[in-house]
Amino acid sequence: MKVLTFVLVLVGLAAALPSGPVNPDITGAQVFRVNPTSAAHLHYLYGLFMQDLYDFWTEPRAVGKNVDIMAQRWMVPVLKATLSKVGIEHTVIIRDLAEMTERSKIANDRALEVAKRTNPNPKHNMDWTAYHRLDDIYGYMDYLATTYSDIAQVESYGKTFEGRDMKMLKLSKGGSGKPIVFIDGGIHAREWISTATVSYMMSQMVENSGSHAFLDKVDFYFLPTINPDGYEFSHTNNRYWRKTRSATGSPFGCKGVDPNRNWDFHWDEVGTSNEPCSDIYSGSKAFSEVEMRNVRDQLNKYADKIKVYLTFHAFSQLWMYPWGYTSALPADWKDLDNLAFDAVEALTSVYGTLYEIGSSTNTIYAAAGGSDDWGKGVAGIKYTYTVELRDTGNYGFLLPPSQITPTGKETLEGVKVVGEFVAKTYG
Ligand code: 0X9
Ligand code: ZN
Repeated sequence: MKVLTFVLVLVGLAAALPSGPVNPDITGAQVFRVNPTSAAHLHYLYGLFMQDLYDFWTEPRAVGKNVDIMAQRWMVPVLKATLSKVGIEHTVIIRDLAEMTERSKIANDRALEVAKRTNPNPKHNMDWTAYHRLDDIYGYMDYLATTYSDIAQVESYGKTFEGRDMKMLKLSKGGSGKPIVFIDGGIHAREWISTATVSYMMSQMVENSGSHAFLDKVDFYFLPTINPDGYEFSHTNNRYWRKTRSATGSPFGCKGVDPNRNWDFHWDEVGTSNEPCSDIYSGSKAFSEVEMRNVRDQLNKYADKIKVYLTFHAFSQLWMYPWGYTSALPADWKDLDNLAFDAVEALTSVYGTLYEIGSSTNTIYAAAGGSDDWGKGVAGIKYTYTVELRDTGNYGFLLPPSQITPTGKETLEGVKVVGEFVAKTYG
């Protein structure tokens, strides 16, 4: 059986090579929802998670919390047999992932087309009724910098592995030098709502800067996608791509590193893999990824001014703070918890969307090498948060474009509380 599994995995890996047609590796793939009803189940699922045979869309977190597992075609019967053997009940929530992905692509392409046709501003292509490609996002950032040149500035802070620009917008009213809220998105390529939400908040703050009083005392830096190669690849080749696109030297041709396992703070200690084909591959060394080095350099450059660092992910609706490498809490965790609570309260008040708050190890699982831990542990930024946006697994990564604006609106309310807090405390 072990040999058979090994052969199946090899066949799977070969078929998953990223050079084929769009979404080459999801034909016949299914997504299973399982519910661990005992500590033994949870333990078993965690073991399965660490084996890297499946793509866990949500990880084993606690007894009674659903776990969604994507199995590629050749692994579907293996997963079914495995779960049955240990008596873990499952339901298939996506019977044909390829078809579902195609449908969601058609819906987004249609939304993009409508957006283009009805665009009220010929100077850019951006809106929040569809998930846009990198060019539209960068075009919009440039437009903001030109149109609002007194308060907004765009900088290219480096190049990606594949040679794309990495762009950041600095919003600063009445001169720079104020305390900073540093916001990034898209570290994980497939988490499109993260990139869309960061660009939504950037848009609202720049274009309506007059209605945000805290901007007199606080600067905001926006980096809507810090993994541009991965983001583009998730649009063109594989909707479920998570990592960067760097060469790894893998004999199977597997590319990319999990950028949120690549930061040099307790690097590779827990919740990571040394297998380049894994979605949680930590890299050959800390900061092996040029994109993460570029972001690190920006965080370092402004470290004494950055009061809050927010990094947006999806999905699960969680507002988390360090640590991710240990279940121990930072000494000042209460301060981080209080601010998270206030932000989430404002977020929830918009549409009733519920979020959980806590340290990332205690809320989801231990995973070292994250940007949030590095921000606090090395750059010395007191308030660092990882926010997992909508939803809780209904649509997962395929969150419909119609939810971009509502997600943006509610998240903005949370971030406004953060801005007000920084203005009051450090302004
Ligand atoms: O595992 C991650 O990198 C994040 N979850 S996701 O499903 N978006 O991949 C959570 C990161 C939490 N922070 C740390 N572990 N440091
Ligand atoms: Zn993520």
